[in-house]
Amino acid sequence: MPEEEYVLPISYGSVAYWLGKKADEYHSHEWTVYVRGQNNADLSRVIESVTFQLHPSFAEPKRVLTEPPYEVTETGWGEFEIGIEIKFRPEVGEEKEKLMANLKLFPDADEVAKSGPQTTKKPLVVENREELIFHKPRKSFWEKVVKKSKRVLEEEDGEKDEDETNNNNNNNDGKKHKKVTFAYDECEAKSKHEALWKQREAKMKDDEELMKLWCAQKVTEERCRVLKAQLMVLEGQLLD
Ligand code: SLL
Repeated sequence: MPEEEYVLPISYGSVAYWLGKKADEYHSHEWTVYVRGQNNADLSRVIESVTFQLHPSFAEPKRVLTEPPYEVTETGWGEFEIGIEIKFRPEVGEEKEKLMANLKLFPDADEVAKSGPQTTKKPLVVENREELIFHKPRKSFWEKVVKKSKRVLEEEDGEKDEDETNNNNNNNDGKKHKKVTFAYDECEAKSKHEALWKQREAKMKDDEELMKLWCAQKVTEERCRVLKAQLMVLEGQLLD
């Protein structure tokens, strides 16, 4: 009987916007740090709380979230590392996971060279992906969480080549390991900043469309000008 591992794919990171005209010396950017399930999967059956440890210059820097969306939105002026501690529900069989998110507010020179300077509409995103693997979930966890999720991927590690097998699951018991990934229900609590982001993205798309139309118009005008000039030359030749 293979032992099963439970795999939970998550994303975490930060999204920052420059505040433009609304910026002041200590509040140049608005940012959000977040932990969420990939494809917006609901993590609340697995996670008890997420603690974000902000820089001590923020009021009450330890922020504890016990329900989704697991995120903190703030305004500030500087970049720093945000400690993230994910505490799991007791039935998960693992206590916690510690992560670190790099809050980035200012684009690097090469990013500016590639996509232009920072604007109030372009978010600066740093996203990390991680697979949380639970080796020994309790029976109640399988009842409460696993049975209610859809299986999407199963890998029989025991059937891989020797090297990989050794790297992945050599825990000396000679047992085959089954890695199981699940599809979760969508999280109902949508990220607050995401709604804002979508609006901004839609606005950017509109701007892009306008820009394309404007360029197409310019190209047509230019072609008209060339054709007119050619016509004048031809007319001149006819008169000669
Ligand atoms: C730096 N090591 O010097 C970093 C520290 C701290 C940022 C950045 C506070 C905002 C507020 C804030 O943005 N702190 O006071 O509300 O760049």
